[in-house]
Amino acid sequence: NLQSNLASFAGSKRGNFFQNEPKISNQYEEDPFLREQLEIEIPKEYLKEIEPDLYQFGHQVATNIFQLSLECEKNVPRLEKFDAWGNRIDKLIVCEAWKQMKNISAKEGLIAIPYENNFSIYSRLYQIAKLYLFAPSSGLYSCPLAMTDGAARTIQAIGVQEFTKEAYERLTSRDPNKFWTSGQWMTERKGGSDVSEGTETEAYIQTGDHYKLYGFKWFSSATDSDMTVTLARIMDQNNKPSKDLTMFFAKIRKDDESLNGVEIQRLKNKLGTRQLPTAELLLDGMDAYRMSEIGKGVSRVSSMLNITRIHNSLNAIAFMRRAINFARDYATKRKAFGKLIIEHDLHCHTLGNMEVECRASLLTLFFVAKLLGKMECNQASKEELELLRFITPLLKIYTAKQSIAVTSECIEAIGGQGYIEDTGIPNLLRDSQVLSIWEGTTNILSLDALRSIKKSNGESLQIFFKHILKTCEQAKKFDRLLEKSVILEKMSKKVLKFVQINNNELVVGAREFSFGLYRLFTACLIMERCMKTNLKETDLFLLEKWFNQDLIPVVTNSAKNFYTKDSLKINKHFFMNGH
Ligand code: UCC
Ligand code: FAD
Repeated sequence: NLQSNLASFAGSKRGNFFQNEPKISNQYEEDPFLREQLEIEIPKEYLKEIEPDLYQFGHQVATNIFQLSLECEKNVPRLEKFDAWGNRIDKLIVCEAWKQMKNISAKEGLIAIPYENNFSIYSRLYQIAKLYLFAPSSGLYSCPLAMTDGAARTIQAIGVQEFTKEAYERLTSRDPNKFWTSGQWMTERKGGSDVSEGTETEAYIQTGDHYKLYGFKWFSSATDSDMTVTLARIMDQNNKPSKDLTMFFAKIRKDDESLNGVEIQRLKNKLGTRQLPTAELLLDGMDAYRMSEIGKGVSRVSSMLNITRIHNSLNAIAFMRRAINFARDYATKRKAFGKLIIEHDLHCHTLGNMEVECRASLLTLFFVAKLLGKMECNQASKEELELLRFITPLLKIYTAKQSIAVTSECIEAIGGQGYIEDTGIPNLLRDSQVLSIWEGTTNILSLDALRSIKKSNGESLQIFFKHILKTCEQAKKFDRLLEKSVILEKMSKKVLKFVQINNNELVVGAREFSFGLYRLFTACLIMERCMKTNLKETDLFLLEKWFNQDLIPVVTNSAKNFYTKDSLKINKHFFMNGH
């Protein structure tokens, strides 16, 4: 009838307004800040070769690879434990898109690049920039890649052994038919932070470096990997476990494709990282080979974790980048109160604050990537090695936390739609949440930073501030950087004094202290960028925004009053509340 023809809502008509969705385009082209920073960091002759690859990949991660990542999120891994006849089969089923991610990773050289070393010390930076484009479109394939890189680097650092030769070649291969990924199995039921205490896995010697492992690994992220690096206690002749841990290499499957003495107990039901086949594993006579010196497992694993922690950080910053890109595009499409939401100053201000976090941390990531590249080419000075060791945990803890905050804020910036699963946006928040837990929690890595100061007799902190103070000295020559460099210089001196006086209380303040150190160092790197871009307005604005926060409150305000013995006693009483 006439009325239903005229009405906007009737039968198959659903109204006339449909919101244009936020879209992403070439992720390299869309990111001038990234491109400019690479121009600053990488010599022209190298960048000329690297850039076309980043352009083509930037396009892929916004198109075909992005679509694959959505498939990975939808088609989560499954475990079939038994066949129809009751035989234990532990068949892990992952989707086609996940398998394609493996092929893409090989072809694109996502692990191979730094090992091919075609661009000298810049090979690492190139790889990290490429992984940065890939991470939020990877369906979290970036996780097995991180561990693969960690394993390859560890094999290389220890020296390729007879039993790791094939693994090294495969982990670093560009050939999808050859390429292997690796897991890392450290965490057991008793504890993941205190690995030394928590590891119960036993290693029984067979012959030479060949052992059989018996134990239970509580978390294994990428159970479809080809090999793993793990820890165990070597049993002596009286069947007593060793005090210290040793690192082992093992293939996950035997030549006939059956599992190598491993039972997949179950897959974990997780808040996020649903694309990953995270499992609990019973090791029941797994054939393994001793990789590290006897009893040196924790130390060797820690060097490996320093690589995966850098990957953690690049994922964190890349998740922020992607979420902001969605929020930015949406702001130019969505209207409220008669205008586009980008025209609402408050909304724009909110987006700007997130952009600050992402840009600033990219500078610190690249700084670390450069040091890593130097180290791997044996071109890093002793001071640079110390700096790399010290800044890595700071970078990891800060970026992980910011990733959670920023992706959460971006979801809100997209309104109710940001919360809707099939937009492909909520998983950025869910997946960010794990970044502060695995690879060492915030507390553990804050303590790790302190330990590295102690182990170096304070030298790492001296080197850290030497770098900052040197930059301040250079920056003072620029009128528009003078004020900030004086502030930073003063703060640095105050921190050094604070550490001498408050040595004992630092453990409680470790978190705030580590975040503070990160902010100071990043402030220095923003200043360096300003100088390199001839004081570009947007970089000066970034600097202004970065300084518009209490950089290191643990030193500059009264927070330290809460670290005294009396205060801690009250805090426990306050928190436990009679429980
Ligand atoms: O979570 C995991 C995988 C997740 C998936 C991967 C994703 C990658 C990113 C992808 C993003 C999408 S694997 C599990 C991760 N687990 C942890 O991170 C463990 C956290 N706990 C720690 O880091 C602790 O600080 C421990 C276990 C290292 C502390 O143990 P101890 O027993 O107290 O160890 P010590 O005594 O402090 O250190 C033992 C040795 C020393 O060397 P030596 O023996 O030569 O004196 C230390 O100097 O280890 C050395 N060491 C280090 N070396 C300790 N920490 C470090 C370090 N950070 N760098 C270099
Ligand atoms: P705990 O060690 O029990 O810590 C609990 C809390 O106590 C934390 O907040 C911690 O910060 C705090 N705490 C502990 N000690 C101290 C201290 N001295 N001072 C102050 N605070 C302290 N592990 C692997 O080995 N391989 C994997 O592939 C892997 N994949 C994972 C995948 C997912 C999705 C998740 C969630 C975890 C994975 N893990 C993996 C495990 C992860 O590394 C551990 O969960 C993590 O290291 C923390 O260990 P835990 O869970 O035993 O916590």
